[in-house]
Amino acid sequence: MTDILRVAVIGAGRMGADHIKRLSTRTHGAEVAAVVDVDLARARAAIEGIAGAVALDSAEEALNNGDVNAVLIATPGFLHEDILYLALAKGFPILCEKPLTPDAESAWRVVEAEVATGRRLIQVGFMRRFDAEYAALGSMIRRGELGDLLMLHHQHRNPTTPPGFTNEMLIHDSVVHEFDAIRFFTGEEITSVQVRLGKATHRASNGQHDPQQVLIETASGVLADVEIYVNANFGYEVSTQATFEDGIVSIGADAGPFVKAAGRWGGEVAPGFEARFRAAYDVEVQAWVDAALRGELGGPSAWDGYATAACCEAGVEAQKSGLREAVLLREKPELYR
Ligand code: ISE
Repeated sequence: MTDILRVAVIGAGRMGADHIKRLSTRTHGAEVAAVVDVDLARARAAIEGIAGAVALDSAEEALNNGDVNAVLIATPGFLHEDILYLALAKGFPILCEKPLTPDAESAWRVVEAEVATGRRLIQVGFMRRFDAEYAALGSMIRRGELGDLLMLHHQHRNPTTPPGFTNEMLIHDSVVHEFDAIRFFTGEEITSVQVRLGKATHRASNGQHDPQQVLIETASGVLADVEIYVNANFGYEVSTQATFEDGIVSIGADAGPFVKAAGRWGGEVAPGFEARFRAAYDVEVQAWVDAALRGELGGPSAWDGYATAACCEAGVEAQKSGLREAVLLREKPELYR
């Protein structure tokens, strides 16, 4: 196709800025050609020191810039759909941050639009699949060395939430990662979601009920639970314990260095997802670039984006009803089999 990806990064906020730094300093075979943000000053600040990059406030203009041949979408989820159509029409390889879109209907429209192009152009930003421990647990499950996987216990804790982070976003911005991880681990679709709201922290804002317990079931009956706690204050933690017939596997436990000093012992807690998943993001973006340069995209697909959007919809419904809500999916198109 080409020997270098010239990427337009749409959205220069927290995740966009992180990816811009990554693409311009650590990723091989790619460079930042354009940065788009509604806040042009923020786009300009993001391209400082990046030779040849332009700052714009229109995604359409960026994608029509002859210098661009790929797009990384890092705007809030509700803005993804229109940008995805523009990029699909251009035939550009796309890395779209999660969630693909905020609801199942719009995600399905994106699936249909990609299917109409006849090839995979979208990789969805579920970076946990590229984390070394996630990948290792995934292979242990597939190899079956500890017998069948029976249950998954997930903890997802954030120190705090940005302004405007609503109660629904606990599901479609945060637990969406566990929906994808559970599908990745089990290789199965999720069939139901239930949400339990217990005692809440006084730190929650924006109408959030925090923490929440999300109970999930897969097609073969694997049960998973998620503690989502987004105002946990102490730092960032994402971990999983997997229960097998013949053993228990834990990932995401705090790693060293372990220090004893001043009468205490312990290590450090990651302050946020950029630090916790830095290596995973690096591998994710490099995998996207390498695959795009070969002309064959892989990784989490638009189907995964759609299936997780359907889980999120059931999750938001379950927040309100307290009931076990079914996840109903359309038939998986051939392109994703
Ligand atoms: C954020 O958007 C992420 O993707 C993080 O991985 C997640 O931990 C956080 O809850 C989300 O808000």
